[in-house]
Amino acid sequence: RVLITGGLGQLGSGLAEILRQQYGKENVILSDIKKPSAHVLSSGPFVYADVLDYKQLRELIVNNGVTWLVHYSALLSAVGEANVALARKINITGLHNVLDLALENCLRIFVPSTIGAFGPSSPRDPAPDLCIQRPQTIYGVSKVHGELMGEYLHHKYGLDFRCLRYPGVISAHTHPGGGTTDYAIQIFHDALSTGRHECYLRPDTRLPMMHIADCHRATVEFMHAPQSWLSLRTYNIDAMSFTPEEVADEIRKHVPQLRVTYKSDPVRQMIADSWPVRFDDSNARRDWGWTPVYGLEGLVSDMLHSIREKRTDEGLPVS
Ligand code: VAH
Repeated sequence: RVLITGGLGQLGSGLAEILRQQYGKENVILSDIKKPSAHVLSSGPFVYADVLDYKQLRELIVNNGVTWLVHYSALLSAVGEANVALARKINITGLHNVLDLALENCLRIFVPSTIGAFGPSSPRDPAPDLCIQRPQTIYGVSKVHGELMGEYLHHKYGLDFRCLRYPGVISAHTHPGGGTTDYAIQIFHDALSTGRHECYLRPDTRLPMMHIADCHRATVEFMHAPQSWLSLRTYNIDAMSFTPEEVADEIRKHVPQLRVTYKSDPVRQMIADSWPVRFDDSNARRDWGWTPVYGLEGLVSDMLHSIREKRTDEGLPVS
């Protein structure tokens, strides 16, 4: 049985849907500290779970016979910089709670890391799996800590800890939560509503990005990989890298009227400029067969199609 923490964020519901197809609806429990939508509630088991409440989480894991834990609870990049104390609590104390419970109950645990786990002194183009990591956000610092703690518990106690460093994840039906790569989602909604997008990054800011379907598939394939295949416990996964200018040009092939203005936000520009430009994911491709499906063209046409469909269903005009 799988428990997903932070399940109402950008990734939880989509991953739950895939795992429920494989393991049955009742065997994948989505959890968070907020009230779910009627759609989420009707899709399968949802429970309240606060990763800061060790005892409640332990009761949940024991009473439900949980065997896998997917830990999506975290404050992401720009949001974390605006609330460092809470980010440290959720991203570090919350992480320790789930790692301890995974150890105590012999769970397989997946904890995502991120392009944000690297900093300006890391090799940036590309960033390999193993290199200097001095991130300059509490989000990045907490994710490097997560990688190190998980790998330590694996080596010392045999914890089946697994970690993928995600690029910026692009999704049509769920909202992003971090703030730095989120322009690359908002630009699609703006293109199909007002035709105008104001971008908070410079037009030439290149960042690694990935379609949410590739992100979910990578996570599921990685969770299924036999441990004997894994030469590492933390892997980069890469799909594409683009700049605001490039994604705007690709969207204009479908929505010619899109106009983009640039008003750089110093905080998010500084964060983006400290992150890798591209990932070297050759270890993931070699060890467990990782390969992306979506590139920039496929991402843009799929996102526009999905958002057009969503707006039509909601009775909203589509430009
Ligand atoms: C953010 N979308 O912008 C998230 C993600 C790698 C980026 O963590 O913080």
